[in-house]
Amino acid sequence: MRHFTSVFDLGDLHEALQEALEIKRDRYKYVELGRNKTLLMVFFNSSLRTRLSTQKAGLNLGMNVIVLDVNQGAWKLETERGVIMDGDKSEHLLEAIPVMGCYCDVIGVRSFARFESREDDYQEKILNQFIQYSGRPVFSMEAATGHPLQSFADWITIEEYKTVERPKVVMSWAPHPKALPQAVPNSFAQWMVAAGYEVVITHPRGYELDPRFTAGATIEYDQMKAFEGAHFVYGKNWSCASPEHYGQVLSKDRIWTICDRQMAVTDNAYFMHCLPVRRNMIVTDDVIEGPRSLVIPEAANREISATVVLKKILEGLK
Ligand code: AN0
Ligand code: CP
Repeated sequence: MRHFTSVFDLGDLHEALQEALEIKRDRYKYVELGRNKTLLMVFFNSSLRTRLSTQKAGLNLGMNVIVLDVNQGAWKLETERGVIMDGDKSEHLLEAIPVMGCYCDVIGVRSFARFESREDDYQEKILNQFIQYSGRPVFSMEAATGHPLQSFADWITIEEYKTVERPKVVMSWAPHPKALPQAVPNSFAQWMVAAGYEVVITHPRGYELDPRFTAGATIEYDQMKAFEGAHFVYGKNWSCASPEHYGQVLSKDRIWTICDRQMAVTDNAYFMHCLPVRRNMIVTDDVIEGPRSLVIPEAANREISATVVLKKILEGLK
């Protein structure tokens, strides 16, 4: 594997799952693979899980790891070509990227949707510039439209906890005070369909995701109906994805907050969320603290998904 930006880069999913389970049994099994190889993790946005789990994954594989927080200590970066740089930005991304590539063998990038231009976000302008100009394999640590390391971890978690071959997986929109990207729900929908599950997405009208990511899933606007018989419930907020209202918050209606009322009509479903989560906006204390909450096992599996992805990239370097 050269770059990792979506489920389609991983190759055979069944094999990837077996690799994940193998690494989970012995996470240092491939500790020789990354010897004298350097991982650079570049963050344009905040992170707790991705930062720690991906760094740990690099260490599992024997890599050296460098972390760059672009907004803390680096020069302020211009990202647009053609701009007369007489403002507060001292360096252009088009020099910074190849320079970063000089010091490492693999680059992970976190660069959220900026909501300035739907086109730029959905073309993954920043991530693709890293792919084009760094000279290195690049993997997404959540880019503008996808968070595949998260969805891979979510999928491993569902495979570990499912009790039926083809579970019903319901992704539910839930309210949040600020505009959040569509990256997590896009990737989750795409990955769950690729995994072959029954996938239902529920959200208020106006929150439709881009059909390129949701193809194969059923959209159900009635949240209670969507939850009926669910085996897994995945809570997430996202802002409006449509060109007319791109990045806007159209609703903060807490009727959508996931609580015992909706969970009661499921088939004793597990609750999932990528974290960070705002309690009593997205999900009640009782549900997230309850015995069916998988939020911590999901986070733990981020180390596993990142180790598999880095292993595949390192194998591709040889
Ligand atoms: C981010 C998001 O919703 O994309 C990161 C989630 C992993 N969440 C926030 O910014 C709160
Ligand atoms: N789930 C996730 O990616 O969390 P962070 O934003 O803390 O990395």
